Amino acid sequence: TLEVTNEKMSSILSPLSEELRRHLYYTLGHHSDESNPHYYYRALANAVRDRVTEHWRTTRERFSNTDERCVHYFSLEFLLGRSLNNAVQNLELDDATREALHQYGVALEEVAEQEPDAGLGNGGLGRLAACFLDSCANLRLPVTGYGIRYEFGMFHQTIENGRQVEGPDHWLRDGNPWEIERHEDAKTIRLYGHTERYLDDTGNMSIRWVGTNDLLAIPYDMPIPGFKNETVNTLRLWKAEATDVFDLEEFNSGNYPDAVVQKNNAEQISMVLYPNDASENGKELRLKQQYFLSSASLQDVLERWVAKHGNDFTDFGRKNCFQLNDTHPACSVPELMRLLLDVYHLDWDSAWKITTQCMAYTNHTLLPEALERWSVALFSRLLPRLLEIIYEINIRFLAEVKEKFPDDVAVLRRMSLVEEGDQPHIRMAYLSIVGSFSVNGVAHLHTELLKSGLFSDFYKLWPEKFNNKTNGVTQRRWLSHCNPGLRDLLNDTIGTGWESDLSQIEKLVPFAEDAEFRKKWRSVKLENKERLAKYVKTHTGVEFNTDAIFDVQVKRIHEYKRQLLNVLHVVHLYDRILRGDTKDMVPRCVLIGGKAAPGYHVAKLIVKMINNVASVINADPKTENLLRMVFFPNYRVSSMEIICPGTELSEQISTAGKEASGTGNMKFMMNGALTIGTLDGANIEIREKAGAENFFLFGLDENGVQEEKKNYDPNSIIAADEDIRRVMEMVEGGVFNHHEPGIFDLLTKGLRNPYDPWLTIADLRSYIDAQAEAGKVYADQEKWTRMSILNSAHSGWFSSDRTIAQYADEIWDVKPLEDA
Ligand code: DL6
Repeated sequence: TLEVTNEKMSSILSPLSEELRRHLYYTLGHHSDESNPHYYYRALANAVRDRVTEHWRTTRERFSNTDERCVHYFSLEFLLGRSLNNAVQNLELDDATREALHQYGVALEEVAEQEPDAGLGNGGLGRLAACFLDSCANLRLPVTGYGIRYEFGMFHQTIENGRQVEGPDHWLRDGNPWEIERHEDAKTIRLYGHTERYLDDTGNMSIRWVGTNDLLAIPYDMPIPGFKNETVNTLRLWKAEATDVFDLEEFNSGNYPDAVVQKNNAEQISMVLYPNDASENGKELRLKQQYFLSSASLQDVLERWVAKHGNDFTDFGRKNCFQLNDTHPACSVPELMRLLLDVYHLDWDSAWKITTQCMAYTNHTLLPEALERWSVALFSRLLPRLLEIIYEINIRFLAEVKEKFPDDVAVLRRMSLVEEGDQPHIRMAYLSIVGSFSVNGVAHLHTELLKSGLFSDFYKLWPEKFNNKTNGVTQRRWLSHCNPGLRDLLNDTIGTGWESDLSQIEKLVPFAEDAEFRKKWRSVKLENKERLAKYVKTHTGVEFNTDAIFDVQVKRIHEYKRQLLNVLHVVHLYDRILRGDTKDMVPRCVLIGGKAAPGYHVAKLIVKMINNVASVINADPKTENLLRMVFFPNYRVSSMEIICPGTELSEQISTAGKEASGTGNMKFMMNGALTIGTLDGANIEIREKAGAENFFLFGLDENGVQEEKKNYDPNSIIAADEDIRRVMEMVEGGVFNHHEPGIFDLLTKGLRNPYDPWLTIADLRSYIDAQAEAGKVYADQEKWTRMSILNSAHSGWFSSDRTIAQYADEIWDVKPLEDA
């Protein structure tokens, strides 16, 4: 038997220092003691991965032996970042690792820096999926992640002449020690072709999908280690490959390029992550990716089921749950139907009952431009059998609607899965709702807006399906790992339990009144600010003074997130400096970072404006010691690990009603930053938990936004407010684009447009005032520190462990898996 006990394991694996030496020598062929950090990283990653293997195997066995329900988390994005430090921390290998590296005179930090980020996601949605996997492993829940192994992750951003330039992110170039290829579990994926009716063996009329172009999905498994709990869950990522590498006929006739066309076409599917975070793009390749993930993952789960239960699917829906991370994997609804109908020959009613028993859908945005719709023409060419199934689902669904709302004719058109028009489209969000037993939003306000707005018809039909799961983040990466100074202070003060149960951080509350503790808190923050200042200097050349307030906005660049509002405030501060109005002004270092979707022209122009404003301000001697601003390039998970602990003021300034939740806001709060923010997304809950007095609130709320829009007149606001008028005059007068006249006209016209959906000018006055208030409080360091401690102390609710416990209880109905 392959049974390897822990005891035997420790006899197979030598101490980590020897394993490191062995991997350097045998795995990497490095025979001298003089190596570079890159090789140390690879050898160490292999050695640590070996240590994961045993618990990984036992966890897999627990999964396959259990009769309990299992969850499959389907997501087109998993923004994992780096794995080495996470594994070292969760496996308690910190001392052993440092000791092992000591023999070569290198530090763990330097070695860990060598690991490329696994940037398989755009932003919030993908990072949330990564935090969720961490929490599922921490809670020992039977949850497997399913995604795509993109060859190229999120693009690399550089700044040239203030503008964003995109470069490829070839994160797999040097191999990936954290994955194991499992060719034996490959699946066949079908595309194109047509359907035909035929008489099956039992004499029944059936449908089959024929004439398809097939390709293979090859799984690569990545371990997701739980925190000190002998659990290692799995993230299964699919790579696309051709079924036959060469077309032999073409090859033999000497036509080599054509012979490899099929291979290239197939491999394209998992080649690159689409870099749009908030808009669908209607590209055929994207739909292929979505179907590829859905089909491969569903086949995987079904085949395991059949291996254990034969063709008896009676319990399948009760024993499996598929959580769809947004509509990206929504093809899973018709694909599960197809597999059950055409491959396993269930009747429609049984197949539909199973499907709606095990699908659950999370919505992550209210932005209309992000709601996916696929043209019927494309669907019918690429996935003809799925389209037939969607039509059938729609017919049956509309019959149900008609029964419920017999007198409402318009409702049928509104709710139909097919949007009529010259070019009919499939509404993927509606398909997800109809096919799921649960529909959730990601923060209280967001869910309420889904119910009252976007999905109100569906809420009337099926109120019981709708629920809220406010997002969370893992404190193990976003506090314990990224902020070792604060981790140690917390451990010394309230014990270590908070690492696996963040509600314990509440114990910190009384220490806000302890002057000695506040001093220690400040000294940790100062160290983190020094580390951040060094990082900023290295990557931008700009000097951050650590006496200044560190004011940070890092997230995707988008109009609704209002980086422009931030810029206008900075311009206002600059104007005050130029006017000599600096009494009571606290020195401020402003950092903005984030990527703009390559095709999003306005967002890219905002990047340019941030850079131009920063250049002018930083070059003006009058700003010395008072104001600095940088655009931090190539913002990603590993940079947030340095930025977040050093931040004092967290900018969460979206137009109310637009940010579904936000998760950066939670990371900052945990690390003791104070938030300046609107009543949007999870900010509302952050403010409730932290206490209104520990939050800098400004701007219109969601109702106020709706009201303001009725008579919005930004030009009058500008004319009536001296500060704002001056700010606009500077921006429009070319102070920041002397040599490039007119380049920001699009932005300034947008600000002045009465139909500006982001209402930036409407909120500017109250933003300036709230910023002034933040500056005033910062001048009183004892007060600021108290507020900072209370923010951390009340951040327990924003652990993804809490979020996942709610998914497990209220949606999935799963419990931690006990040892076999
Ligand atoms: O739920 C995770 C994350 C939220 O925190 C953000 O507020 C939300 O914008 C983001 N949504 C997406 C999906 N598309 N869009 N837009 O990334 O999800």
